[in-house]
Amino acid sequence: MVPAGSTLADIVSSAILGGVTIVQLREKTMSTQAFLTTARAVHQVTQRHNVPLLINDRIDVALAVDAEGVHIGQDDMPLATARRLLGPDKIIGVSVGSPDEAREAIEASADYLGIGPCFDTKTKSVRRDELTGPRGVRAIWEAALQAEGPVPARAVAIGGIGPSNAAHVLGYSRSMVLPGTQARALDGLAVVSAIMAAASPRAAAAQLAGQIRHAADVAWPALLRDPGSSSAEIVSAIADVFSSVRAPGAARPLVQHITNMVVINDSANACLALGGSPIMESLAADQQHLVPLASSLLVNIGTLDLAAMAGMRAAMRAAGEHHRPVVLDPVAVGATPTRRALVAELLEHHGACVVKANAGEVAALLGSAEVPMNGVDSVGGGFADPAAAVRRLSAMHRCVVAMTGRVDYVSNCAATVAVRNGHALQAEITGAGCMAGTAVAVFVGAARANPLLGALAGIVAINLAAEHAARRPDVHGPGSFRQALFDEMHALTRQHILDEAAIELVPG
Ligand code: 3NM
Ligand code: MG
Repeated sequence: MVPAGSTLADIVSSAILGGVTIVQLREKTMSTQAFLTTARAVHQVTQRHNVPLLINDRIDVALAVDAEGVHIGQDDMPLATARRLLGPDKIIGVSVGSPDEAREAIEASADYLGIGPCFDTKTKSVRRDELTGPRGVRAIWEAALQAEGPVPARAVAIGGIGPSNAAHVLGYSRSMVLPGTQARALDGLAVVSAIMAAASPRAAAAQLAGQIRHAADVAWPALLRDPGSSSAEIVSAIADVFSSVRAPGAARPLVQHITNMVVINDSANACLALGGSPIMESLAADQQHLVPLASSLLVNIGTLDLAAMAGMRAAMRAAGEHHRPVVLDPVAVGATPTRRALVAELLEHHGACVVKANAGEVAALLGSAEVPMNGVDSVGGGFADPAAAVRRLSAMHRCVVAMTGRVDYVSNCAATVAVRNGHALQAEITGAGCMAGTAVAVFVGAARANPLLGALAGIVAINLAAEHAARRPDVHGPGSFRQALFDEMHALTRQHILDEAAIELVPG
Protein backbone atom coordinates (compact mmCIF):
# COMPACT_ATOMS: atom_id res chain seq x y z
CA MET A 1 0.00 0.00 0.00
CA VAL A 2 3.01 2.31 0.21
CA PRO A 3 2.77 4.73 -2.71
CA ALA A 4 5.77 5.46 -4.99
CA GLY A 5 7.98 8.22 -3.61
CA SER A 6 7.13 7.39 0.00
CA THR A 7 8.53 4.87 2.47
CA LEU A 8 6.86 2.78 5.12
CA ALA A 9 8.73 4.73 7.80
CA ASP A 10 7.42 8.04 6.36
CA ILE A 11 3.84 6.80 6.47
CA VAL A 12 4.23 5.53 10.03
CA SER A 13 5.64 8.89 11.05
CA SER A 14 2.72 10.78 9.45
CA ALA A 15 0.19 8.42 10.99
CA ILE A 16 1.66 8.96 14.46
CA LEU A 17 1.53 12.72 13.95
CA GLY A 18 -2.14 12.26 13.05
CA GLY A 19 -2.88 10.45 16.31
CA VAL A 20 -1.86 6.78 16.08
CA THR A 21 -0.83 5.54 19.54
CA ILE A 22 0.56 2.08 18.82
CA VAL A 23 2.07 0.48 15.69
CA GLN A 24 2.11 -3.14 14.61
CA LEU A 25 4.47 -4.22 11.82
CA ARG A 26 2.96 -7.03 9.82
CA GLU A 27 5.00 -8.63 7.04
CA LYS A 28 3.74 -11.98 5.90
CA THR A 29 5.96 -12.60 2.86
CA MET A 30 9.21 -10.65 3.39
CA SER A 31 12.54 -12.42 3.88
CA THR A 32 13.87 -12.36 7.42
CA GLN A 33 16.71 -10.07 6.33
CA ALA A 34 14.37 -7.51 4.74
CA PHE A 35 11.95 -7.75 7.69
CA LEU A 36 14.78 -6.89 10.10
CA THR A 37 15.82 -3.88 8.03
CA THR A 38 12.22 -2.62 7.82
CA ALA A 39 11.61 -3.24 11.51
CA ARG A 40 14.72 -1.25 12.47
CA ALA A 41 13.68 1.68 10.28
CA VAL A 42 10.11 1.71 11.65
CA HIS A 43 11.36 1.28 15.23
CA GLN A 44 13.54 4.38 14.87
CA VAL A 45 10.43 6.35 13.94
CA THR A 46 8.21 4.95 16.70
CA GLN A 47 10.92 5.46 19.32
CA ARG A 48 11.33 9.08 18.24
CA HIS A 49 7.60 9.57 18.92
CA ASN A 50 7.52 7.42 22.05
CA VAL A 51 4.97 5.02 20.55
CA PRO A 52 5.29 1.26 21.14
CA LEU A 53 6.13 -0.99 18.17
CA LEU A 54 4.75 -4.52 18.02
CA ILE A 55 5.96 -7.17 15.58
CA ASN A 56 3.35 -9.48 14.12
CA ASP A 57 4.02 -13.19 14.69
CA ARG A 58 7.86 -13.08 14.57
CA ILE A 59 9.22 -13.29 18.10
CA ASP A 60 12.75 -13.53 16.69
CA VAL A 61 12.41 -10.23 14.84
CA ALA A 62 10.87 -8.57 17.91
CA LEU A 63 13.82 -9.73 20.02
CA ALA A 64 16.37 -8.71 17.38
CA VAL A 65 15.13 -5.11 17.16
CA ASP A 66 14.09 -4.92 20.84
CA ALA A 67 10.52 -3.99 19.86
CA GLU A 68 8.08 -3.25 22.66
CA GLY A 69 6.08 -6.40 21.96
CA VAL A 70 4.49 -8.85 19.58
CA HIS A 71 1.08 -9.62 18.16
CA ILE A 72 0.21 -13.26 17.70
CA GLY A 73 -2.60 -14.95 15.79
CA GLN A 74 -4.38 -18.17 16.67
CA ASP A 75 -2.02 -20.21 14.47
CA ASP A 76 1.15 -18.50 15.66
CA MET A 77 3.34 -19.39 18.64
CA PRO A 78 1.32 -20.07 21.82
CA LEU A 79 1.11 -17.12 24.18
CA ALA A 80 2.84 -18.88 27.08
CA THR A 81 5.83 -19.75 24.89
CA ALA A 82 6.00 -16.21 23.51
CA ARG A 83 5.89 -14.84 27.07
CA ARG A 84 8.75 -17.12 28.14
CA LEU A 85 10.88 -15.95 25.24
CA LEU A 86 10.07 -12.26 25.61
CA GLY A 87 10.01 -11.87 29.38
CA PRO A 88 7.42 -10.18 31.56
CA ASP A 89 7.78 -6.60 30.32
CA LYS A 90 6.93 -6.94 26.64
CA ILE A 91 3.44 -6.35 25.31
CA ILE A 92 1.74 -9.44 23.88
CA GLY A 93 -1.48 -9.05 21.93
CA VAL A 94 -3.58 -11.86 20.51
CA SER A 95 -6.03 -12.07 17.60
CA VAL A 96 -9.34 -13.55 18.72
CA GLY A 97 -12.40 -14.35 16.62
CA SER A 98 -14.67 -16.07 19.13
CA PRO A 99 -15.67 -15.81 22.80
CA ASP A 100 -13.71 -19.00 23.56
CA GLU A 101 -10.53 -17.64 21.99
CA ALA A 102 -11.01 -14.42 23.97
CA ARG A 103 -11.43 -16.23 27.29
CA GLU A 104 -8.42 -18.39 26.56
CA ALA A 105 -6.26 -15.37 25.67
CA ILE A 106 -7.27 -13.48 28.82
CA GLU A 107 -6.65 -16.51 31.02
CA ALA A 108 -3.19 -16.82 29.45
CA SER A 109 -2.51 -13.15 30.39
CA ALA A 110 -2.67 -11.49 26.98
CA ASP A 111 -2.05 -7.77 27.32
CA TYR A 112 -4.70 -6.95 24.75
CA LEU A 113 -7.04 -8.60 22.26
CA GLY A 114 -7.43 -7.81 18.57
CA ILE A 115 -11.05 -8.77 17.98
CA GLY A 116 -12.12 -9.58 14.45
CA PRO A 117 -12.19 -9.68 11.55
CA CYS A 118 -15.17 -7.38 11.99
CA PHE A 119 -15.95 -6.50 8.36
CA ASP A 120 -14.81 -7.72 5.00
CA THR A 121 -11.28 -6.59 4.21
CA LYS A 122 -8.98 -6.69 1.24
CA THR A 123 -5.93 -6.69 3.50
CA LYS A 124 -6.33 -10.29 4.57
CA SER A 125 -8.23 -13.15 3.01
CA VAL A 126 -11.08 -14.18 5.27
CA ARG A 127 -14.19 -16.23 4.67
CA ARG A 128 -17.50 -14.38 4.96
CA ASP A 129 -18.61 -16.68 7.76
CA GLU A 130 -15.53 -15.71 9.77
CA LEU A 131 -16.55 -12.04 9.92
CA THR A 132 -17.75 -11.18 13.41
CA GLY A 133 -19.62 -7.96 12.62
CA PRO A 134 -20.01 -5.46 15.49
CA ARG A 135 -22.42 -7.85 17.20
CA GLY A 136 -19.73 -10.54 17.26
CA VAL A 137 -17.14 -8.04 18.47
CA ARG A 138 -19.50 -7.19 21.33
CA ALA A 139 -20.05 -10.86 22.24
CA ILE A 140 -16.30 -11.55 22.21
CA TRP A 141 -15.54 -8.41 24.24
CA GLU A 142 -18.16 -9.29 26.84
CA ALA A 143 -16.73 -12.81 27.12
CA ALA A 144 -13.27 -11.32 27.65
CA LEU A 145 -14.53 -8.98 30.37
CA GLN A 146 -16.11 -11.90 32.19
CA ALA A 147 -13.07 -14.15 31.91
CA GLU A 148 -10.83 -14.79 34.88
CA GLY A 149 -7.71 -12.91 33.91
CA PRO A 150 -4.95 -11.54 36.10
CA VAL A 151 -4.89 -8.27 34.12
CA PRO A 152 -7.84 -6.12 33.11
CA ALA A 153 -8.89 -6.87 29.54
CA ARG A 154 -7.89 -4.40 26.84
CA ALA A 155 -9.12 -4.72 23.31
CA VAL A 156 -9.30 -3.25 19.84
CA ALA A 157 -11.52 -4.24 16.91
CA ILE A 158 -9.95 -4.94 13.52
CA GLY A 159 -10.97 -5.67 9.95
CA GLY A 160 -12.51 -3.33 7.40
CA ILE A 161 -12.74 -0.44 9.86
CA GLY A 162 -12.50 3.16 8.62
CA PRO A 163 -13.92 6.63 9.29
CA SER A 164 -17.45 5.75 8.16
CA ASN A 165 -17.89 2.90 10.67
CA ALA A 166 -15.33 3.56 13.44
CA ALA A 167 -17.62 5.43 15.83
CA HIS A 168 -20.42 2.95 15.22
CA VAL A 169 -18.25 -0.11 15.91
CA LEU A 170 -17.07 1.40 19.18
CA GLY A 171 -20.59 2.37 20.25
CA TYR A 172 -22.22 -0.88 19.18
CA SER A 173 -19.61 -3.11 20.77
CA ARG A 174 -19.71 -1.51 24.20
CA SER A 175 -20.34 -4.10 26.86
CA MET A 176 -23.87 -3.96 28.18
CA VAL A 177 -25.32 -0.96 29.89
CA LEU A 178 -28.39 -1.73 31.83
CA PRO A 179 -29.17 0.65 34.66
CA GLY A 180 -26.67 0.03 37.40
CA THR A 181 -24.11 -1.81 35.28
CA GLN A 182 -21.00 -0.16 33.99
CA ALA A 183 -20.59 0.24 30.23
CA ARG A 184 -17.17 -0.60 28.98
CA ALA A 185 -15.97 0.36 25.52
CA LEU A 186 -13.15 -1.15 23.52
CA ASP A 187 -9.88 0.69 24.02
CA GLY A 188 -9.47 1.49 20.35
CA LEU A 189 -9.37 0.26 16.79
CA ALA A 190 -6.73 -1.39 14.62
CA VAL A 191 -6.63 -0.49 10.94
CA VAL A 192 -4.40 -1.10 7.96
CA SER A 193 -5.85 0.25 4.72
CA ALA A 194 -7.83 3.14 6.26
CA ILE A 195 -4.48 4.75 7.06
CA MET A 196 -1.89 3.04 4.86
CA ALA A 197 -3.87 3.43 1.63
CA ALA A 198 -5.18 6.93 2.41
CA ALA A 199 -4.09 9.90 0.31
CA SER A 200 -2.96 11.53 3.56
CA PRO A 201 -2.14 9.02 6.31
CA ARG A 202 -1.86 11.85 8.79
CA ALA A 203 -5.32 13.24 7.97
CA ALA A 204 -6.78 9.73 7.95
CA ALA A 205 -5.33 8.97 11.37
CA ALA A 206 -6.60 12.30 12.70
CA GLN A 207 -10.07 11.62 11.34
CA LEU A 208 -10.13 8.15 12.95
CA ALA A 209 -8.94 9.58 16.24
CA GLY A 210 -11.80 12.07 15.96
CA GLN A 211 -14.27 9.21 15.41
CA ILE A 212 -12.94 7.44 18.50
CA ARG A 213 -13.32 10.62 20.57
CA HIS A 214 -16.80 11.19 19.12
CA ALA A 215 -17.94 7.70 20.14
CA ALA A 216 -16.68 8.13 23.69
CA ASP A 217 -17.27 11.81 24.43
CA VAL A 218 -20.27 12.77 22.31
CA ALA A 219 -22.40 9.93 20.95
CA TRP A 220 -22.46 7.68 24.00
CA PRO A 221 -23.13 10.32 26.67
CA ALA A 222 -25.82 11.82 24.40
CA LEU A 223 -27.55 8.47 23.94
CA LEU A 224 -27.76 7.84 27.67
CA ARG A 225 -28.53 11.39 28.79
CA ASP A 226 -31.40 11.71 31.24
CA PRO A 227 -34.58 13.27 29.81
CA GLY A 228 -35.40 14.79 33.23
CA SER A 229 -36.49 13.34 36.53
CA SER A 230 -40.22 14.19 36.55
CA SER A 231 -42.96 14.41 33.91
CA ALA A 232 -43.11 18.18 34.28
CA GLU A 233 -39.36 18.48 33.80
CA ILE A 234 -39.46 16.28 30.68
CA VAL A 235 -42.38 18.19 29.17
CA SER A 236 -40.53 21.44 29.69
CA ALA A 237 -37.38 19.98 28.07
CA ILE A 238 -39.48 18.75 25.11
CA ALA A 239 -40.96 22.24 24.75
CA ASP A 240 -37.42 23.66 24.69
CA VAL A 241 -36.44 21.31 21.86
CA PHE A 242 -39.60 22.34 19.99
CA SER A 243 -38.83 26.04 20.52
CA SER A 244 -35.26 25.63 19.30
CA VAL A 245 -36.67 24.61 15.91
CA ARG A 246 -39.52 27.15 15.86
CA ALA A 247 -37.74 30.19 17.27
CA PRO A 248 -37.95 33.11 14.85
CA GLY A 249 -34.77 33.18 12.81
CA ALA A 250 -33.72 29.63 13.83
CA ALA A 251 -32.20 27.63 11.00
CA ARG A 252 -34.63 24.97 9.78
CA PRO A 253 -33.15 21.51 10.40
CA LEU A 254 -32.50 19.97 7.00
CA VAL A 255 -33.72 16.36 6.96
CA GLN A 256 -32.40 14.09 4.21
CA HIS A 257 -35.07 11.45 3.56
CA ILE A 258 -34.77 8.15 1.80
CA THR A 259 -38.36 7.07 2.10
CA ASN A 260 -41.10 5.21 0.33
CA MET A 261 -43.13 6.26 -2.67
CA VAL A 262 -46.46 5.99 -0.83
CA VAL A 263 -45.74 8.75 1.67
CA ILE A 264 -42.97 10.80 0.10
CA ASN A 265 -45.05 13.92 -0.52
CA ASP A 266 -46.81 13.82 2.86
CA SER A 267 -43.48 13.35 4.63
CA ALA A 268 -41.93 16.31 2.83
CA ASN A 269 -44.92 18.48 3.76
CA ALA A 270 -44.91 17.24 7.37
CA CYS A 271 -41.21 18.12 7.60
CA LEU A 272 -41.93 21.65 6.37
CA ALA A 273 -45.01 22.11 8.56
CA LEU A 274 -43.08 21.09 11.68
CA GLY A 275 -40.29 23.55 11.00
CA GLY A 276 -37.81 21.39 9.14
CA SER A 277 -36.63 21.48 5.57
CA PRO A 278 -36.87 18.26 3.53
CA ILE A 279 -34.52 16.72 1.00
CA MET A 280 -35.99 13.63 -0.66
CA GLU A 281 -33.19 11.97 -2.61
CA SER A 282 -32.20 8.34 -2.79
CA LEU A 283 -29.42 8.21 -5.39
CA ALA A 284 -26.43 6.48 -3.78
CA ALA A 285 -23.80 8.66 -5.44
CA ASP A 286 -25.39 11.83 -4.04
CA GLN A 287 -25.48 10.77 -0.41
CA GLN A 288 -21.89 11.68 0.43
CA HIS A 289 -22.70 15.22 -0.75
CA LEU A 290 -26.19 15.59 0.74
CA VAL A 291 -25.89 13.94 4.14
CA PRO A 292 -23.16 16.32 5.41
CA LEU A 293 -25.51 19.24 4.64
CA ALA A 294 -28.36 17.71 6.63
CA SER A 295 -29.07 17.87 10.36
CA SER A 296 -30.36 14.31 10.31
CA LEU A 297 -31.05 11.39 7.99
CA LEU A 298 -34.35 9.51 7.82
CA VAL A 299 -34.25 6.02 6.30
CA ASN A 300 -37.67 4.40 5.75
CA ILE A 301 -37.83 0.99 4.06
CA GLY A 302 -41.54 1.12 3.17
CA THR A 303 -41.18 0.41 -0.54
CA LEU A 304 -37.89 -1.16 -1.52
CA ASP A 305 -35.90 -1.32 -4.71
CA LEU A 306 -32.23 -2.04 -5.26
CA ALA A 307 -31.35 1.58 -6.02
CA ALA A 308 -32.96 2.84 -2.82
CA MET A 309 -31.21 0.11 -0.83
CA ALA A 310 -27.85 1.22 -2.26
CA GLY A 311 -28.82 4.80 -1.38
CA MET A 312 -29.59 3.77 2.22
CA ARG A 313 -26.20 2.13 2.64
CA ALA A 314 -24.35 5.09 1.15
CA ALA A 315 -26.36 7.57 3.22
CA MET A 316 -25.75 5.71 6.46
CA ARG A 317 -22.02 5.45 5.71
CA ALA A 318 -21.93 9.21 5.15
CA ALA A 319 -23.95 9.79 8.34
CA GLY A 320 -21.38 7.75 10.29
CA GLU A 321 -18.50 9.70 8.83
CA HIS A 322 -20.11 13.10 9.47
CA HIS A 323 -21.78 12.31 12.81
CA ARG A 324 -25.32 12.84 11.56
CA PRO A 325 -28.09 11.16 13.56
CA VAL A 326 -29.98 8.48 11.62
CA VAL A 327 -33.67 7.77 12.22
CA LEU A 328 -34.53 4.32 10.88
CA ASP A 329 -38.14 3.35 10.17
CA PRO A 330 -38.08 -0.43 9.58
CA VAL A 331 -41.51 -0.62 7.92
CA ALA A 332 -42.91 -4.17 7.92
CA VAL A 333 -39.48 -5.55 8.81
CA GLY A 334 -40.93 -8.93 9.77
CA ALA A 335 -42.84 -9.36 6.51
CA THR A 336 -40.10 -10.63 4.20
CA PRO A 337 -36.59 -12.07 4.42
CA THR A 338 -35.24 -9.17 2.35
CA ARG A 339 -36.58 -6.62 4.82
CA ARG A 340 -35.26 -8.56 7.79
CA ALA A 341 -31.81 -8.90 6.25
CA LEU A 342 -31.64 -5.25 5.17
CA VAL A 343 -32.62 -3.87 8.57
CA ALA A 344 -30.27 -6.25 10.38
CA GLU A 345 -27.45 -5.12 8.10
CA LEU A 346 -28.22 -1.40 8.43
CA LEU A 347 -28.48 -1.58 12.21
CA GLU A 348 -25.41 -3.69 12.70
CA HIS A 349 -23.07 -2.26 10.09
CA HIS A 350 -24.06 1.41 10.28
CA GLY A 351 -26.30 1.86 13.31
CA ALA A 352 -29.21 4.19 13.95
CA CYS A 353 -29.60 6.98 16.47
CA VAL A 354 -33.35 6.31 16.70
CA VAL A 355 -35.45 3.36 15.55
CA LYS A 356 -39.08 4.43 15.05
CA ALA A 357 -41.32 1.39 14.77
CA ASN A 358 -44.77 0.00 15.58
CA ALA A 359 -45.24 -2.89 18.00
CA GLY A 360 -45.16 -5.52 15.25
CA GLU A 361 -41.89 -4.16 13.91
CA VAL A 362 -40.37 -4.01 17.40
CA ALA A 363 -41.45 -7.62 17.94
CA ALA A 364 -39.88 -8.67 14.63
CA LEU A 365 -36.62 -6.91 15.55
CA LEU A 366 -36.63 -8.64 18.94
CA GLY A 367 -37.37 -12.00 17.31
CA SER A 368 -40.52 -12.21 19.43
CA ALA A 369 -43.81 -13.75 18.29
CA GLU A 370 -45.77 -11.74 20.86
CA VAL A 371 -47.22 -9.22 18.35
CA PRO A 372 -48.47 -10.66 15.05
CA MET A 373 -48.48 -8.57 11.87
CA ASN A 374 -51.06 -8.16 9.15
CA GLY A 375 -49.10 -6.82 6.20
CA VAL A 376 -47.45 -3.66 7.48
CA ASP A 377 -49.82 -3.21 10.44
CA SER A 378 -49.49 -4.83 13.82
CA VAL A 379 -52.60 -6.61 15.06
CA GLY A 380 -53.78 -7.75 18.45
CA GLY A 381 -53.18 -6.16 21.80
CA GLY A 382 -49.45 -5.59 21.50
CA PHE A 383 -46.84 -6.38 24.13
CA ALA A 384 -47.81 -7.38 27.65
CA ASP A 385 -44.96 -5.12 28.81
CA PRO A 386 -44.32 -2.57 26.04
CA ALA A 387 -41.82 -0.54 28.07
CA ALA A 388 -39.66 -3.64 28.59
CA ALA A 389 -39.80 -4.40 24.86
CA VAL A 390 -38.55 -0.95 23.81
CA ARG A 391 -35.92 -0.99 26.53
CA ARG A 392 -34.67 -4.36 25.31
CA LEU A 393 -34.50 -3.25 21.68
CA SER A 394 -32.76 -0.05 22.72
CA ALA A 395 -30.13 -2.06 24.57
CA MET A 396 -29.75 -4.52 21.69
CA HIS A 397 -28.94 -1.84 19.12
CA ARG A 398 -27.52 0.88 21.38
CA CYS A 399 -30.04 3.42 20.09
CA VAL A 400 -33.20 5.26 21.10
CA VAL A 401 -36.37 3.32 20.28
CA ALA A 402 -39.67 5.12 19.66
CA MET A 403 -42.54 2.63 19.47
CA THR A 404 -45.79 4.08 18.16
CA GLY A 405 -49.23 2.76 19.05
CA ARG A 406 -52.23 3.88 21.06
CA VAL A 407 -49.69 4.75 23.73
CA ASP A 408 -46.19 5.50 22.41
CA TYR A 409 -43.07 4.37 24.27
CA VAL A 410 -39.71 6.05 23.82
CA SER A 411 -36.59 4.61 25.48
CA ASN A 412 -32.84 5.04 25.55
CA CYS A 413 -32.59 1.88 27.73
CA ALA A 414 -31.67 3.97 30.78
CA ALA A 415 -34.99 5.85 30.78
CA THR A 416 -38.34 5.00 29.20
CA VAL A 417 -41.17 7.49 28.65
CA ALA A 418 -44.81 6.76 27.74
CA VAL A 419 -46.70 9.28 25.59
CA ARG A 420 -50.50 9.18 25.80
CA ASN A 421 -51.28 11.78 23.13
CA GLY A 422 -52.68 11.09 19.66
CA HIS A 423 -55.96 10.22 17.98
CA ALA A 424 -57.57 7.11 16.50
CA LEU A 425 -57.80 8.82 13.08
CA GLN A 426 -54.01 8.48 12.78
CA ALA A 427 -54.58 4.79 12.15
CA GLU A 428 -57.07 5.63 9.36
CA ILE A 429 -54.64 7.37 7.01
CA THR A 430 -51.58 5.94 5.33
CA GLY A 431 -48.24 7.39 6.29
CA ALA A 432 -49.09 8.59 9.81
CA GLY A 433 -46.31 6.40 11.19
CA CYS A 434 -43.93 7.54 8.47
CA MET A 435 -44.71 11.18 9.32
CA ALA A 436 -43.96 10.38 12.97
CA GLY A 437 -40.54 9.23 11.73
CA THR A 438 -40.11 12.53 9.91
CA ALA A 439 -41.15 14.44 13.03
CA VAL A 440 -38.59 12.53 15.09
CA ALA A 441 -35.91 13.27 12.47
CA VAL A 442 -36.69 17.01 12.53
CA PHE A 443 -36.26 17.28 16.29
CA VAL A 444 -33.43 14.76 16.70
CA GLY A 445 -31.52 16.88 14.18
CA ALA A 446 -32.06 19.84 16.49
CA ALA A 447 -31.37 18.01 19.77
CA ARG A 448 -28.11 16.21 19.09
CA ALA A 449 -27.06 16.29 22.72
CA ASN A 450 -30.10 14.25 23.76
CA PRO A 451 -31.73 12.08 21.06
CA LEU A 452 -34.25 10.70 23.57
CA LEU A 453 -35.65 14.22 24.03
CA GLY A 454 -35.50 14.85 20.28
CA ALA A 455 -37.49 11.68 19.60
CA LEU A 456 -40.00 12.61 22.31
CA ALA A 457 -40.43 16.09 20.84
CA GLY A 458 -41.23 14.58 17.44
CA ILE A 459 -43.69 12.04 18.85
CA VAL A 460 -45.46 14.61 21.05
CA ALA A 461 -45.65 17.17 18.21
CA ILE A 462 -47.24 14.83 15.67
CA ASN A 463 -49.69 13.46 18.25
CA LEU A 464 -50.82 16.88 19.46
CA ALA A 465 -51.31 18.00 15.86
CA ALA A 466 -53.47 14.88 15.32
CA GLU A 467 -55.57 15.69 18.40
CA HIS A 468 -56.06 19.26 17.24
CA ALA A 469 -56.93 18.19 13.69
CA ALA A 470 -59.46 15.59 14.87
CA ARG A 471 -61.22 18.25 16.99
CA ARG A 472 -61.80 20.63 14.10
CA PRO A 473 -65.44 21.00 13.03
CA ASP A 474 -64.48 20.68 9.35
CA VAL A 475 -62.87 17.25 9.90
CA HIS A 476 -65.25 14.40 9.10
CA GLY A 477 -62.97 11.47 8.30
CA PRO A 478 -59.58 10.41 6.99
CA GLY A 479 -59.48 12.78 4.01
CA SER A 480 -60.27 15.99 5.85
CA PHE A 481 -58.17 14.77 8.81
CA ARG A 482 -55.12 14.37 6.61
CA GLN A 483 -55.58 17.88 5.26
CA ALA A 484 -56.07 19.38 8.72
CA LEU A 485 -53.06 17.51 10.13
CA PHE A 486 -50.62 19.64 8.12
CA ASP A 487 -52.32 22.84 9.23
CA GLU A 488 -52.16 21.77 12.85
CA MET A 489 -48.50 20.71 12.66
CA HIS A 490 -47.83 24.17 11.33
CA ALA A 491 -49.97 25.89 14.00
CA LEU A 492 -48.51 23.95 16.94
CA THR A 493 -46.91 26.10 19.67
CA ARG A 494 -44.65 25.63 22.65
CA GLN A 495 -47.62 26.45 24.90
CA HIS A 496 -49.63 23.55 23.41
CA ILE A 497 -46.82 21.20 24.42
CA LEU A 498 -46.57 22.63 27.93
CA ASP A 499 -50.36 22.43 28.42
CA GLU A 500 -51.26 19.20 26.62
CA ALA A 501 -48.32 16.77 26.50
CA ALA A 502 -49.41 13.64 28.39
CA ILE A 503 -46.21 11.85 29.24
CA GLU A 504 -44.91 9.83 32.14
CA LEU A 505 -41.64 8.19 33.07
CA VAL A 506 -42.01 4.41 33.20
CA PRO A 507 -40.17 2.98 36.20
CA GLY A 508 -37.68 0.14 35.66
N1 3NM B 1 -6.03 -9.06 11.14
P1 3NM B 1 -7.89 -3.40 7.13
S1 3NM B 1 -8.24 -8.40 10.11
C1 3NM B 1 -4.36 -7.91 9.74
O1 3NM B 1 -9.08 -10.25 12.38
C2 3NM B 1 -5.73 -8.23 10.10
O2 3NM B 1 -7.10 -10.66 13.08
C3 3NM B 1 -7.30 -9.25 11.27
O3 3NM B 1 -6.87 -4.56 7.59
C4 3NM B 1 -7.88 -10.12 12.32
O4 3NM B 1 -7.90 -2.37 8.22
C5 3NM B 1 -6.84 -7.74 9.42
O5 3NM B 1 -7.25 -2.90 5.86
C6 3NM B 1 -6.87 -6.81 8.28
O6 3NM B 1 -9.21 -4.05 6.89
C7 3NM B 1 -7.07 -5.36 8.69
MG1 MG C 1 -4.74 -10.52 12.80
